[in-house]
Amino acid sequence: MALLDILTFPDPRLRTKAQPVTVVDAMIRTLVDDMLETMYGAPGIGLAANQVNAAKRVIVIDISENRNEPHVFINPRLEVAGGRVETDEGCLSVPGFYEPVTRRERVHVEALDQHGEPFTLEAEGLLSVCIQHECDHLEGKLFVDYLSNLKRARIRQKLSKSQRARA
Ligand code: QAP
Ligand code: CO
Repeated sequence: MALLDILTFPDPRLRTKAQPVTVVDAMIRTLVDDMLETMYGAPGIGLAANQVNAAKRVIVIDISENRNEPHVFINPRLEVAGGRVETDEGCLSVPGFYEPVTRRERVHVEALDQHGEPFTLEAEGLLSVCIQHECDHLEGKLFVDYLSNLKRARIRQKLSKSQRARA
């Protein structure tokens, strides 16, 4: 297992659309293991492969208190339903910023697990919001895209500055 580097907004690689996984092989399982380790180590509740510079349609999520209920989604297909809910969202690629985002209440997901087995999941609450957030990453979309241009520009400026300071 390995800890992967997480790309930070406004890195243009976060805008890359992720490609479908054709075969769930040992390389994909290693990516999943490394993404889980990276998410737990961060610590975070969700991570998409784009964020670790792997443009594959792979997501890991764990919203459990004890950090022992990993969800793995490969090639997820998302259907949203229900009303709207507002949640303060953050992102490992936008460190230090949390802002309210409005999404749909419920999702129905079809995906493959780390063994290549298809499964479906119905979710609501934080898990539903997190699945929608991570599926956005696969399209190159970030939660800051839902904020005002002014808020997004301020976040971009602050994170660019701190990246230059670290470089
Ligand atoms: C997506 O985000 C999410 O700013 C997952 O300094 C978050 O795991 C969906 C994190 C909230 C719905 C609600 C963020 C860690 C982790 C930070 C994360 C930070 C350290 C974010
Ligand atoms: Co994110």
